[in-house]
Amino acid sequence: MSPRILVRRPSPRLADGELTHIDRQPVDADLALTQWQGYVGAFAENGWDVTEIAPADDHPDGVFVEDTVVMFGDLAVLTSPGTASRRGEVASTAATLASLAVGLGIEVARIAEPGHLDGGDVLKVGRTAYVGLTSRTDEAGIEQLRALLEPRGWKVVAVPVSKVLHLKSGVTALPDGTVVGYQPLVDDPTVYPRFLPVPEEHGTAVVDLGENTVLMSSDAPRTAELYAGRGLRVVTVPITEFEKLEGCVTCLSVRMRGLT
Ligand code: CIR
Repeated sequence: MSPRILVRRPSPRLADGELTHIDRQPVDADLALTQWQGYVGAFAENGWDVTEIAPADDHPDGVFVEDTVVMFGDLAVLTSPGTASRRGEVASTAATLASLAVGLGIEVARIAEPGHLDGGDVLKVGRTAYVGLTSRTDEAGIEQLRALLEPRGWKVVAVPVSKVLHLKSGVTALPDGTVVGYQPLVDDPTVYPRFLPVPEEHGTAVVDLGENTVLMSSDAPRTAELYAGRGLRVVTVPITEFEKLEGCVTCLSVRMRGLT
């Protein structure tokens, strides 16, 4: 079966999204929609099926759907977002998952209040889940995730993060499991068995598209060269309007792979 992404089209109110570590800049909602279409198209061109979650126009950050659910193989864990403005996004993600669950053999669990966890704080490398301890994800949320994952053979490693919004704003992983990050924004690179520093902030976020291919922002050309030099095929997309909201290529989708 083809891999699948879940996505949600951007709200016309995208410009009102939350900001924590960067200053607000003007956002062009029309350009954001065009960029989002290009992002989704990159997956479709690389063999991915696309499922759209219902629009949530009252939620400026709703397009960052990765924060509302995390897939661990056939287990979907709905999150408990750490900022109040985003808590209403989870219900529509849950409804989409419910409609897919039986056909795709997905089990659905959830993180519950008072625990908080944003999907952008979960970096999976093999059967290890590194989970950022951030302004959005707390100890209680991580403990709930640990209780779900450890019986299923996962290791959960909490990682304090202070310099960026989410763990995955600072680090992601290449298909071979090498963790990549822009070192000035990584609290402690020694957490990861293999760490590769990259030269540009917007080069840290990669999505494994399969077939030795990674998707990344077009705003990091030197990092793209670095990845190509490691034998990867690199697909780039402009996502400037989402980067202005502390978003990146990972946050804009939930990837479902290996389902039967
Ligand atoms: C927020 O602050 O929640 C949004 N403006 C950005 C969310 C980005 N999501 C992610 O890194 N996973």
